[in-house]
Amino acid sequence: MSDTPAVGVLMGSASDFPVMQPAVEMLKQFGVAHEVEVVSAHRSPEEARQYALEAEERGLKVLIVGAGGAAHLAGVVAAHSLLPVIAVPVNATPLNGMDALLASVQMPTGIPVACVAIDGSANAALLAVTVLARLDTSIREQLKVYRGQLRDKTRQRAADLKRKLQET
Ligand code: RP5
Repeated sequence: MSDTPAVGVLMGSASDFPVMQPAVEMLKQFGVAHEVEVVSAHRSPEEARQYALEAEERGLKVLIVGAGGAAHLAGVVAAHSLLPVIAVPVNATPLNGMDALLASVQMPTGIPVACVAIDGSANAALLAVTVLARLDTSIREQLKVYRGQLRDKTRQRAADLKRKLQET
């Protein structure tokens, strides 16, 4: 694993970390160098802007951005960077993440962010890994192995279920 972070995992508050942790774990599983930062579109807007402006120059390739409520962080970061941005809407309010989901997906034409499911940070990491697989054949191979494991597990579970049904 190169020391230069390839993926930035951002979140609007330290309170988002439990939701973003699966992304961090997935990146570790793939041996992808990454960094974790907390910056807020609303509470620390200068830091958010600065992070986005410098991210590409620092060698980052993809940004994963989690935020809850009026989740503007992914959009703000996308507005200040040419890197692909993957939003993770965080379930952080009585609206159960629907607020963050809509804020994340309803970007104006011209400044897109990709968006995974509410609290779906593991998939955000996998999407980031998929982007990196275009640039790195060893990551591509790992992704193939990962998909193969998913397939095998699914087949195994199907076989287990059929066996169980035959027994009853
Ligand atoms: C959002 O507000 C953050 O991303 C977080 O999901 C939510 C609540 O933040 P805290 O009040 O817990 O810091 O900006």
